[in-house]
Amino acid sequence: MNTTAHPPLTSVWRQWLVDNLQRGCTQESLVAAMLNNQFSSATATFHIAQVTAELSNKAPKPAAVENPAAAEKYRYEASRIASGNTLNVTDRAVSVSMRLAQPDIVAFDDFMSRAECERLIADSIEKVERSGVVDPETGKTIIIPARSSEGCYFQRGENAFIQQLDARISAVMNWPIDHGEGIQILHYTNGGEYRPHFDYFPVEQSGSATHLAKGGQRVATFIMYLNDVEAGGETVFPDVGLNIVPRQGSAVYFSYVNSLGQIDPATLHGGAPVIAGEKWIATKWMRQEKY
Ligand code: PD2
Ligand code: ZN
Repeated sequence: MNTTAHPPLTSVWRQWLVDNLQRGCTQESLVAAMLNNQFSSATATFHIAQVTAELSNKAPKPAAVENPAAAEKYRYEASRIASGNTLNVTDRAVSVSMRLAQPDIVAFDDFMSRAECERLIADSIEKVERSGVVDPETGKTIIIPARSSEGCYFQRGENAFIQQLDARISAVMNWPIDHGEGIQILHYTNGGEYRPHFDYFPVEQSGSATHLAKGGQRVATFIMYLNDVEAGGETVFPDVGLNIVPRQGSAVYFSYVNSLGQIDPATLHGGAPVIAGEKWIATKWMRQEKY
């Protein structure tokens, strides 16, 4: 392909492509959004192919940077999740439905009530319409009038409802509330998927530095399922052959950084394609330090 035939991509659009490809958006949806923003079909397809190739060459692998233990095999420690089949946390009794030791994965039932799930979806529908992307040059959030954005964030403690959820999540994860990022909402429609990835920031990638500077590395993820999915949409852990089926109110936890600062590459995970229906999830990522 002749690269000179296409106008170069601005850094904002490049970052937008990186974010959306990593979220598993389809090529068709990205082209459609770019067509709405004065790209020609050929130019959009060209840039999507370029960025896709770049991303596949950068398979994230944990690296030893200023930490000799990082180069060693990951040492599993006791899960941060309390023992017991029912965890009485803040305002709710949460049931444990599955525990895996290596990698550290714990699944829960009844983490949220039906009403709470519905409220979070209802509150998100409005925000999703207003969601934007971070301008990598200015760091500001900018709105791109494309329909491809399917996610939004709730700032920590944004309102009393979010504050209550943040507190419950922090209690179950056994990690301080002020180490948590704001809850992220993702909405998948039919065919939507989130290709396998790691949630930690690959230390060898230059783009991770900005993320690591505030709060340090991510240490654990908590995914809450806000609706039942008719078919597909499981959270998959391909290296251990584990699939978590989304059920309204249930949740899954997994951790990938231990007290030595090592990172567990066995936590590769993804969102399988939604085959029928739609899928709404809320995700909380915890950091090593205050965030
Ligand atoms: O939607 C999911 O199941 C999923 C899969 C992988 C969510 C995330 N990662 C995430 O929010 O990090
Ligand atoms: Zn993830």
